[in-house]
Amino acid sequence: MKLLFTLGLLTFAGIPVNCLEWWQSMSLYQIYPRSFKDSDGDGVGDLKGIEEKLPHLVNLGVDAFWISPTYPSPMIDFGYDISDFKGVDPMFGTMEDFENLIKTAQKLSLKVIMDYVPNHTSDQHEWFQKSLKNIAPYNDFYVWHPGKKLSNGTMAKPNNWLSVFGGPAWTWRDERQAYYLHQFDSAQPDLNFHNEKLVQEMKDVLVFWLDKGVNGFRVDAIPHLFENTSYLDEPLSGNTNDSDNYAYFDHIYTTNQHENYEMVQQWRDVIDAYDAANGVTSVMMTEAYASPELIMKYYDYGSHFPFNFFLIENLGKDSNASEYKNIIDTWMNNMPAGCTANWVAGNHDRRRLVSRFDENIAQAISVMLLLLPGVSVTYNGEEIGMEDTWISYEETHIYNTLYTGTFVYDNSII
Ligand SMILES: *[C@@H]1O[C@H](CO)[C@@H](O)[C@H](O)[C@H]1NC(C)=O
Ligand SMILES: *[C@@H]1O[C@H](CO)[C@@H](O)[C@H](O)[C@H]1NC(C)=O
Ligand SMILES: *[C@@H]1O[C@H](CO)[C@@H](O)[C@H](O)[C@H]1NC(C)=O
Ligand SMILES: *[C@@H]1O[C@H](CO)[C@@H](O)[C@H](O)[C@H]1NC(C)=O
Ligand SMILES: CC(=O)N[C@H]1CO[C@H](CO)[C@@H](O)[C@@H]1O
Ligand SMILES: [Ca+2]
Ligand SMILES: [Ca+2]
Repeated sequence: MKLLFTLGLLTFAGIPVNCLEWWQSMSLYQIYPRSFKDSDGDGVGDLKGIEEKLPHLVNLGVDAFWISPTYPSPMIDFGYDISDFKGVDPMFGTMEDFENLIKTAQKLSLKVIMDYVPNHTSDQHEWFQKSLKNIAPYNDFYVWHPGKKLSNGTMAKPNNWLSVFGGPAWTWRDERQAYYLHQFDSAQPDLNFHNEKLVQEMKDVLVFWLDKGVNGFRVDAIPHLFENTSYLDEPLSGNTNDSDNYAYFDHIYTTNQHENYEMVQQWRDVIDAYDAANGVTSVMMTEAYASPELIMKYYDYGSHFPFNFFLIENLGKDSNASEYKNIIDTWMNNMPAGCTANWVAGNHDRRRLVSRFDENIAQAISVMLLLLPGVSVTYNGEEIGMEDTWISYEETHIYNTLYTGTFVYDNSII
């Protein structure tokens, strides 16, 4: 099955497209580097492979591509556990390969967007290793807590907070005689955004990549950035009886804190200052699974646009036309006036469109994304109608004990 990707928007809300900034009507393509194109036959996709396939993106009419993390990483969470924000993992190539990719993209008029993962680092990051040894200023770069003294004298976890991946969000380290917080895997310690030095380091990361020539960022997992430092227990949600399941509690102290929005605004200020000084236009897109009201707030706090996951979350195999319309209207009617909409139907966290929907519906959805106003986001492989494949645990190279086998949605053999 081959989808036609030649449709272009001529006008948007009555404004000719050539009066919009480049990102406002872009067709954005997400590349999952590990499985996109392997250039050297070692079985893992890489930066040179992406560079080789850029003409494919040009043929599709893509304007910009977003690359999932290629930073050095122990790959506990598919590269979302980063051990150096300013590097390239040897699995994907070298910094020179990255620079060549940017150069080739620029020649082809393609914009490059980096994944920015600010909530946590890998536990192998130098900062965490120094934090473990209590070396200033890194000792305060993470969220450490001595724990709670029980009435019988034993020390326990500070509170009932759970990890998104299940189980406690706190892990004890003898070195510090304290617990550290991890909203995702225990190998992904949360950074402490109440520390000004850390905040500055994370802003420097943005400038580092802008200097390399990237055109913007897609910011990961923003709802989890700040935690309330009263460290109170979270209330029961009533949604499940499984006390290890993240859904067991209502995450009033660990998600969607107001400070998250202020930090996004600060990053936008960094980007705007860079743009003004260098005569470029960069974009910042934010990832948040939250209520429409909380998501729209990101438009007011510096995000060029928050990703629209309404289609991912609400479309079903049997959805009828009025349900499609309702989902689209929910975004358009809640979006602040003058802002840019965007449409996402798949990503690396979801099964492929063809596997979730009937093949014809999958095609229709892909085309619909391109016709809706604003930005369309296509996950690599959806444009050629790729399907999921079952692979066993033995065949995977997943070091995370949570997995017992998995559907692969990123096996793009382009
Ligand atoms: C103290 O109380 C906690 C919670 O009830 C229990 O898990 C722990 O085993 C107790 N410790 C001792 C030394 O009795
Ligand atoms: C943290 O939670 C406490 C208790 O609910 C609340 O009073 C306080 O305002 C919260 N702090 C912030 C910064 O939101
Ligand atoms: C939780 O358990 C109670 C008692 O067995 C049951 O009534 C309730 O439906 C369960 N809730 C969920 C969400 O499964
Ligand atoms: C579409 O589906 C919704 C939800 O199942 C239903 O309430 C509605 O009546 C359907 N509309 C049409 C036109 O079939
Ligand atoms: C869609 C997406 O990028 N999801 C990522 C959100 O952040 C967590 C933690 O970094 C990752 O595990 C997800 O893959
Ligand atoms: Ca390779
Ligand atoms: Ca956090």
